[in-house]
Parts: sequence; C-alpha cells; structure tokens
Amino acid sequence: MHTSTSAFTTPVFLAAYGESYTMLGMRDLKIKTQLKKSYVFKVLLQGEIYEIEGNIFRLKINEAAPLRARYEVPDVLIKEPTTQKLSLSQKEGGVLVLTSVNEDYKLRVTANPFQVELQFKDETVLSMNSNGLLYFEHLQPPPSDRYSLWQEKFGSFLDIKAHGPSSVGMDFSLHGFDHLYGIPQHTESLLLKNTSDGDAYRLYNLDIFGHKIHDKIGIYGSVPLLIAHKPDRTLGIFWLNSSETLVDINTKAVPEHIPTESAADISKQRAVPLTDVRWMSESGIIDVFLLMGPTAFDIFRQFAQLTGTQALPPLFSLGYHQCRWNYEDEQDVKAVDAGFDEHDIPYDVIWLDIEHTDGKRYFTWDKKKFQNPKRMQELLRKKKRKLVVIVDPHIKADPMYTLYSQGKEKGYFVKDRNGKDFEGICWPGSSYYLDFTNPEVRKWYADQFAFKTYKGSTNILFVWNDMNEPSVFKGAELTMQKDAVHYNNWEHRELHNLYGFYQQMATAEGLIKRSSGKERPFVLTRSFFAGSQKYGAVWTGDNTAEWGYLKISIPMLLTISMAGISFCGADVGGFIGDPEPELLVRWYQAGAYQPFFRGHSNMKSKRREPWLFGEKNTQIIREAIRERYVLLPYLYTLFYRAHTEAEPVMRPLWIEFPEKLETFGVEDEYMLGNALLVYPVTDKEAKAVSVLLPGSKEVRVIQSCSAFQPTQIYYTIPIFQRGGTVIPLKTAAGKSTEWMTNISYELRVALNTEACAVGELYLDDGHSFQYLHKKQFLFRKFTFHKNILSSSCTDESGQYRTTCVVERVIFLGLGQQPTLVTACSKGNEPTFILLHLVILILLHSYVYIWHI
Ligand code: NBV
Repeated sequence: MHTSTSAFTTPVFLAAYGESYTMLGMRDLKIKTQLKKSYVFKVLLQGEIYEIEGNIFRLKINEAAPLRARYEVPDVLIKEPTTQKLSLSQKEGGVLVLTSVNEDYKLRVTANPFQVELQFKDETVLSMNSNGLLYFEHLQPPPSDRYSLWQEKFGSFLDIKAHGPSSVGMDFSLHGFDHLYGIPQHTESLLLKNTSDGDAYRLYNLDIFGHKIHDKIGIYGSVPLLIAHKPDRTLGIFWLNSSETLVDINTKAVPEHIPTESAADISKQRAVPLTDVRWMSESGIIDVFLLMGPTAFDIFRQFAQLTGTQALPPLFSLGYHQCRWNYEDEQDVKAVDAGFDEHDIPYDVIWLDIEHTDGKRYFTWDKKKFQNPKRMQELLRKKKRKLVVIVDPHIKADPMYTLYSQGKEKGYFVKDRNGKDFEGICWPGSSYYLDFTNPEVRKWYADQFAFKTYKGSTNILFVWNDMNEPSVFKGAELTMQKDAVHYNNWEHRELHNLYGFYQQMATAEGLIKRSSGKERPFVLTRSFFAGSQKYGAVWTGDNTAEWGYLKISIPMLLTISMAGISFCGADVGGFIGDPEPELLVRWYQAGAYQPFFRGHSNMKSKRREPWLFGEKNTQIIREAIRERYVLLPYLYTLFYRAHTEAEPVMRPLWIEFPEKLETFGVEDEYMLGNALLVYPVTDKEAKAVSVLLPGSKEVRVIQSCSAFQPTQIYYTIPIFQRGGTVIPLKTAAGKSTEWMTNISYELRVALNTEACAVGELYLDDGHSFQYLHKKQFLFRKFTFHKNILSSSCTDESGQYRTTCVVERVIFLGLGQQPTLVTACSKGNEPTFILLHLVILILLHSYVYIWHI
C-alpha cells in the first residue's frame, strides 16, 4: 500500500451547504515518481460535516470533482443517517464555529490550515488534522510512462492500479485519553499499544495459518471502530473504509491547558495524556463518524444505530457445538452423536467440514461417505439436534458443477484486470470467486439454499462460511489480487475487507428465504466487517492448542464484542495441534462462558471428543458444558439485550466500572452481562488465581488442592455474581437446548449491601421471528426489595405462553434463613407461574457473591 503525506493547505472558502457544512479547499500535492520528476497539482476537496441524531458527528471528505467516482462503502450503514441542523454560531477570520442542536458541542473549523476541533462545553475532546496529516491522493489521468506509482510489486505479483494511487488519511488527537480499544481483529492485548515503533495496526482481512500471537497484522476480519476511554467519557471513531487500512497510535503527556487568567500559576500545571491516532487507507474517501458517547453503552448504541445490532440467535446456537475437520461419514456422525448421550454430555450441533462435499463442490455431498444426508439429519432431528455444514466462497472450475456453469454463464465471478473471470487456487484446485458485492449474485446465491435446490438439505441444516477473506492459495498474501474487478467496475482494493461480510449476508438471506421468512438463520463466518453482527456469528479462526492462545482469546473476543459483534467465540481446544488434557479442560471451562461455544480441531490433530481424556477429565468437561446449559436463560436474555439495546454480551470490566482506573487494562477476567464476573484460568497447573473485584479489595481465590482430588487441581474456574443482581438459570441441563424447553427455572438472587437485587429474563420460542412480527415473547423483571421478590413485565407488548415455572430461588447474601416465606400473585399474570417454590440460601460452591 502506498501513501503520500502532504499537508492540506489554503482552503478557499467555507460555505453552508444544506444541513451540512461544506469546506472547499485547495491542496498542493507533490508526487514523486520513480523518475524523480515532481508534479504539483491543485485539487479541490470537498468536506462535509454533519451532526447525526444521537450525539454523532460525521465528516466526509472527497474530491470536489474526481476524475471518476471514488468508492463510498455501501450496504454497511443500515440507513442513511438522520442529520440534524448544526447552527452557525461564528464565522470570521477563516474560522467557522458550528453548534450542535443541544448546544453542548461546538465544532471549530479552521480554514488554514484545515482543522476541526470538537469541544464539549468549551473543552476540547477531539481535534482533527491538528498534526497536519490529512492527505488525499486525487485521481489523475494515467501517466505516459508506466513506472510510476500506478503499479506495485508484491514478490512475484504485480498490482496494476487501474485508476492510479488514491490513498487517504487523517490524524485525530484525543484529549485526555490514554486508554484505547477496538479495531479488531489482531492477536493483541485489549488495550491498544503505541505504534511509535512503526508497527501500525493493520486492517486487512487475511487467512494466516498458524498466525502468531501479539501481532498487529490483520487476520480474517476488520471493524474500523476505535474506542477511547477516560473516567468521565468514552468516545468512538468509526472510519468507514473497506480498503487496506493502517492505524497508528501515539500517546504522550502534554501540559494541561489552563485558561489564561489562571495561567500565572504555571507550577501547578499537570501533565495530561493526549493520544494521536492516524488512520490511513489505500483508497476510497474519508468518511468518519465521531461517536461522542458519553458512556461506553452510548457508543455501542451509536455504532448500532449506524451498522445494526446483533441478530438474535436461534437458541440452539447458544448450546455447545462439536466440530472437527472432518467427521468422516454418516457412521462417524452417528457415533459421535451417540457418544454425547453415552457420556451424558449435552450438545446441540454437529459440524461437517469441507470433506463432506463431493470434491469440495459446496452444496453437494460425498456420495460414498454421506449416502443419505437426509436420513442422517432425520436421526439428528429425532435427537433434537442440528447440523452445520461448511460452504466456502470459491467455486470449483468444473463445467459439470451447476454453481460453476451457472456462475460462469451469468457472469457472476469476480474478474481479473483483463476482464476474464479471476482464477485462483483453493481447496478444489482451480476455482472462481463469486462476486457477492453484486446484489443479483447474492440473490442467486441465497436461492441455492432452497431445499429443492440444495439436495439433501433439511431445515436442521445451518451454515458455516470459511475462507472468505477471501483465501486464495498462491495469491499475494494468500488473498485476491487487489486489481481484480468487481460489480460496477470497482477494483478489489476498494472493498477487500467487505468480501466476507457480503457472503455471510447472502447466506443468512438464503436461510431466511428457504423458510419463507419464518426461521432465524445461523451462519458462522470467519471474515467480517462492521455490521457483520446482523448476519450471525464469527469465530477467531485457526488458533493453536497452546496456553498463550487460550489466554489471548479473551482480549480478542472482548475486542470483537466491543465492535458490535457479540456472537463470537474461539475454537475450544485450539485448532492446530493437540492440547494436553489440562489445556483442553481449561479451554472448555473458558468457552462455556463465552458467547459462541464450539470445540474444533484440525485434520492432523488427534480426535478430541470430550470423553477421550479419561473419566476425570470427561467429568470436568461434562460439568463445564452443563454449566453452560444451565446458564442459557441468562445468556439468551443477554443476547436479547444485544439485539435490542446493542449491549455486548461479553464485556471488559471497565465498561461496567468506567470510573475505576484499575479495571481499564484488565483482560484476563471479564463480565458476562452486568451480573457475572468470569475468570477463566489460562495458566498451566494454576493452583491459585488473583481476581480483581472492582469496588472491593482484590480477592484471592484459592483452589486448594485439598478441596479436590490431588490430581484435580483444575476442577473449576472462579465465577462471581455481582451483589444487586438476579440471574435466571435452568434447574438442570438437558441433552440439548430443545430437550430443555420444559425444565423449570431457577433465580439466583445476589443481594447488594442494601439487601436489594434486580434482574431480567427474556424468553420466546427460540427459533422463529414471531417475537418480532407477532410480539410473542416474555420479558420479565425480577426485583428483590424490602424482603419481597417480585416479578413484573419489562415489555408489556410481549405475550408468550409457557408452562415452564420458576421452581427455585437461591439467595446469596441474605445472611440468615427466613422464618416465613409466602408466595402471592398480583393481578392476573397467567403467563408466568410460580408453582412450588424452593428457597435456598447458600453460598454456591463455584459462584461467589461479590459485594460492591
Ligand atoms: O475447512 C478446513 C479448515 C477449517 O476447519 C478451519 O476452521 C478454518 O479456519 N479451514 C480453515 C481451511 C483449512 C485451514 C488449514
């Protein structure tokens, strides 16, 4: 990626433009060719600033009259944002002051040099281009020689830029902030690091097999959302650009700004942090959203307002998934399925990897190994379980394969720079890549999932999209050439990071369509972009069966969650290699408390079903998976909140304790919802862990060997319930989620120091869209106050009949056994019945109350 860095100079005028304000400017851009000639161009840029409903500002910069249209990311924003009228409060000496509708924010736009300062109540929160790093490589006519920056070499690959270099970039200074998060996906720590060593965070979706940990190179997916936090404010920068992007971060201490009257007392001046963030993209325009919070939850809502919320997953997909590359044949599937029952371990879904197909032709079956896929699915259906199969985006070059012949005939493949179908090598050998950026291709692809078209599929079959960065063997960096050409003549470089997003979109649409719009889809994708949350789940790709990868999975998942994608997980056990039993067990214990919970292993890894590691380990894994199933009502409720309120299911501690500095860098423990604090054990032979409980003193949870069998030092992981919360659970686990419909509920009430608690339970049929279209759901609120536990309706519009009762209430922290317990029902609330109620007051063996 080539970037040039010349400063923006001499704006000619600033003019009001509808509801936005337009800044027109001239710029000197020096481009040095390899022949060392230099050209000077004067190019008019147009900047637009909008205020968007809900404390968001948007700055768009484009060439006023580009030689051809520049790429503006489509389909990621769920709708054109509603703008509000900024008022012009000052205009003099090349400075414009624009005031937000609520008058809290002011934007000081300086003409020369072009800078924008965003102030909240006269205090600068953020400034743009204060380091003069705004640049915009304007489109030019092709040079007469072909040496220039119009082509680049990557090893043996030549990238010819059909429209020349076109990079864009800008710097942002974040005043008072030195804690930054976001911009997945990297195998890095939760807190973003300074990149002054020149090692910028890269957002470029790549399939890197055996990727290292603690690396800023981009893998698989990207969300260009950066979050900055300080005790009294959180803000977000959403850089809407889908080309290769680099982010540089540099935190420094600067003297505190003291108003001139008090400036006399310089000695009292403190140093305050200032973080410079520089975004650079290979192409497109500058389209940046400033999410002004002020709280982290506001940022999540603002981002969701732009890109959508997490799709509500079908309940089964929150159960445990058993995957392997590969489950060999129908017999193998049957045996593994039976193994779960034999060992009394719940699970919901068995997965088939690429070997299930006829020669890696997706949507087909290997006729020898899977002679009767419908029969196999009927067996699973009887067991109340599901099947997920892999569907990759590359299409085998085989004239007898319908997807290929139709794709070719209809012109649905991505083209190379010469206008031929782009040919790459992938699992099937010579392959072509569907151009999912074309709405017609997406519609056609979605139709491939129709039951009559996808032979052997039934409604218990769901989908896994892999290799969709896209992965191209023998391609530059193992992906598609940047000069490949898509729908509407856009080069691949413009939209690279969107490819997987579009495949998942088309797949999810296909699954909805095959059910005539009735059933929720489940689609797992490896590659993702901002907004992928609307289409399903993501996982972190090919991790390795080593302790370090288990440890890093926590900050990686927290980062993805903060970027709007709540439904995320990492391969339990580690995909590559063979975990030692202790690591596998620890991974199950961690995975049980993460949003997407799937065990998976590579072809070369030894078999890893949970019962293959001796009775003791089987027992611990069984317990971990059962804990997950018991927890499902709470988890499903959290997903409903992610779906409706954009609250991340898994969240870093600081989000719940935004003022507590000691939480800002914590990445070895996290909150599941607002009620549970989870500390996965990620060290070999750990006998004790040190848990930070915000608000109370650090607590050492000793898992003393004497409490367990000497060999079972890893019996459990510490989970704490926050005082003041109520969580809904099931009283027991079943063979799968569908077996659990009638299992009664338990409420676990952890009192705070005022002896109060609140919590929620959401439930619906778990699979259809009736919750949306017919309001068939129940959303209850539980409150414990003055010794009365009451259940009330959180959303009156919902109605759902269930025969399932709350059977047990467990109080944590009540202090003493009550002398009398009475149950009464108020009004007619027949939808939620308390039948026989068992009140238990105990300190559960693995859930500790945590008073704040
Ligand atoms: O389809 C095979 C694998 C799959 O099991 C894995 O989960 C993906 O991340 N796939 C990658 C391709 C092969 C990787 C070596």
